Amino acid sequence: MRISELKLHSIAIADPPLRSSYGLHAPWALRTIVELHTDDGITGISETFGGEGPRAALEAIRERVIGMDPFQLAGLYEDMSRDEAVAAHAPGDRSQTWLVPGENPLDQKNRTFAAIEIACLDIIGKAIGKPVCDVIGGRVRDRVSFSAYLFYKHGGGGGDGSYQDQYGVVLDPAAAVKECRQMIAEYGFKEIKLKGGVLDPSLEIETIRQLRAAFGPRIPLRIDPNCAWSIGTSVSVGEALHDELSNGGYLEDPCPELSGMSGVRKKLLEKGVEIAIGSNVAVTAFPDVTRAHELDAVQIVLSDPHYWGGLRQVQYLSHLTQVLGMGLSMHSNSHLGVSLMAMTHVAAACPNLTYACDTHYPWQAESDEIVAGGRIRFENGSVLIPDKPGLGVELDEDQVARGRERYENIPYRKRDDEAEMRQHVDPGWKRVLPRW
Ligand code: GKR
Ligand code: MG
Repeated sequence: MRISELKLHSIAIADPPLRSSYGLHAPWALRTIVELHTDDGITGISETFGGEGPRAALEAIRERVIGMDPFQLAGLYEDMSRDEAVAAHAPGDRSQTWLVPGENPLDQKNRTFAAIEIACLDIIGKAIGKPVCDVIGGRVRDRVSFSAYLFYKHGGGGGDGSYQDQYGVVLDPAAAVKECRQMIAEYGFKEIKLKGGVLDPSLEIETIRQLRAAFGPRIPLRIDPNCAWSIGTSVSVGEALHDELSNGGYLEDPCPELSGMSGVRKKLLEKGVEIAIGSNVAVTAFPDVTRAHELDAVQIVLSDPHYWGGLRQVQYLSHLTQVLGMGLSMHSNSHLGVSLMAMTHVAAACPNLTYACDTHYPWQAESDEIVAGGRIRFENGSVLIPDKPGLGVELDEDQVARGRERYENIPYRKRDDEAEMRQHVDPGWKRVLPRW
């Protein structure tokens, strides 16, 4: 079996005005849908970061991919690793902290490989009649739980304005609790993540306290300000939220750099505050994991098949974190159902992945879904491994064509939350770290 065709679809999907320390989400999120066809008539699919950069990187390996045997993934990874254009990954590189995920050049090889790997695993699953999680070694769970992912946000819809999410303006603690109630009522999530780094830390502390009061101690809570706080502020927030962030919760990327988080951990322990610190900003590749462990800067690593190099690399990460006694969770960015299924399959096959995975899925419009049959269903906050070969989903070609048309008609070619923030909220806004 050989790959005979590589098709790339650049699409745009409506995205609400979500806030984070990066700035503001644009009305459109960009994704790339990958289709690989084989000479014996099988099609494998994947979904990855959108816009010009990720697409160009995929185009650059087109010739290497066409004609390849989809089982021979290690050779592809090896060839891509030799590519001079892929810079050596320096642990704690500053660009990790500053660039929005998906735009980090340090992740390019892994990001590009992952998009091909996932589509190849879909092909292999279809060829042998097995779900992807079983192709990669077998599942340790049949259903994967996801977390409610709360954002402070502005009102108004994403896209051309016709998409209005049901959450409205969320810029204070009470509105965040309401958002959470709505999301949990619809999806049944059993863990909660709050994207912080937006309001004054005292209001974000209050939000977490109100969430605890509303949902009780059985629902683990995590807060992620994407490095917006100084070491001192991170320590104060950790102290203030000691109870709320214990019991299966964590403090995620409170401040910039591994050295900063190591300082936070040390100071919190000195004060008798034992809460885990998670990261998807300072830890994005294997060299970061060992460094983070040595410094005791991070106790929970957020994986993500899209930039860690695909499903198998996330399994290696599961093993490494388990050996080091670290926890494993999963990061997300705006995405549709193909990504959700790739995340679900790999999470099912990672023994150490015991935290509910992040997902932006509730923020995307039903009308933009490109998976045949519509949105993926959640049951009690979980996605079930479908009893179908491969990823278990197919593309709705008309929906992909609509997504392509939207992409062609908009000026966006790259995510830039800072520019959006300046255009729509505050003309003088800059990403300042730490802000508080
Ligand atoms: O969508 O604004 C966002 C998030 O901030 C996302 O880009 C982050 O990558 O969710 C992410 C995180 O956990 O850092
Ligand atoms: Mg994060």
